[in-house]
Amino acid sequence: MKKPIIYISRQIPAELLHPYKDRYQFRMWDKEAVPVPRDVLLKEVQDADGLICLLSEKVDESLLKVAPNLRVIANLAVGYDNINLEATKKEGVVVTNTPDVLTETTADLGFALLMASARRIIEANHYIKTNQWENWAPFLLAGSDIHHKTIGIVGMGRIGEAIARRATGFGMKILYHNRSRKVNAEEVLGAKYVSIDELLRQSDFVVSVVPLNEETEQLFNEEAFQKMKNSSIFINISRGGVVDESALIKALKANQISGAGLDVFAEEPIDREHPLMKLSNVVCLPHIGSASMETRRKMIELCLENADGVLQGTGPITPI
Ligand code: 8YV
Repeated sequence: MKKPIIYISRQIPAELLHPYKDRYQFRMWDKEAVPVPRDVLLKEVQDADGLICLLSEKVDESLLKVAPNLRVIANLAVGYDNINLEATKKEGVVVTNTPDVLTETTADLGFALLMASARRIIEANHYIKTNQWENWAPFLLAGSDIHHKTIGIVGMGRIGEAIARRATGFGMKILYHNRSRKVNAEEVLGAKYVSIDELLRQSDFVVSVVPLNEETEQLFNEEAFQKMKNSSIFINISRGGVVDESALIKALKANQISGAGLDVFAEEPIDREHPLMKLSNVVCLPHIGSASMETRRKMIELCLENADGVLQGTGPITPI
């Protein structure tokens, strides 16, 4: 009998495929750092039963139309704003994501970004390595404190809660805004539920962990940045689409806010000439929230288990 075909839109370690190799025919895009071109993807899915893909692969009606055998799409991410869920539902294609396995790693990165931004770690590293360290001055590369400050978490999901847990270790006051109240965050972590306006006004660090959808698109706009303290730092580890980047640049240039730490951008990869790249009070990372060796392996394993569950009829582990 012909083995079902699973197309993987990036190169992944062969040993992770090993347990499944007798059951499936795997085909893979063979370049690690270059996304699969759309025309290649559309050709590859034509006879595929399963697809393992990334955020850069748009799954829409045009893809589903050319892939009549497709039964499962395993997204290598917890977010799934690259997938048209109405269309997949209509076609009866199961979609899965990778929650939980990346929660702690992404929260680590969020906190690292917050600390790097507040304590000017990237600037300081550049300063010393470019031989500028000739003296000591009281306010040389002085940043702002983190401990006992107020953190405002927008989006108190799993990752939001993991960030709040880290914040308790720093003695921070924790505010949050979310679609629904989170009992655990309030009772165990001492987080206080506030309106988005109050969060923006009171927080020293505003951390975006919201998924991108119609409600959150450009949530952080000119008005939002105007409400924030001049000393505040904006951290985004969710999606670039939740920010009006022109408004952010304007706010940073006008000292409306004091800095930003960004792991995500409206367009990825961001252009090197983008104005955000030129601002010394902005720390930019290439969307590495979940990028630890351990977690990325777990994410790939979960994608494979999900695809296998659907194709074997035992059911997916983490369907959307
Ligand atoms: C992804 C992410 O790993 O999980 C998400 O939603 O943004 C990252 O963890 C990365 O974007 C690759 O798809």
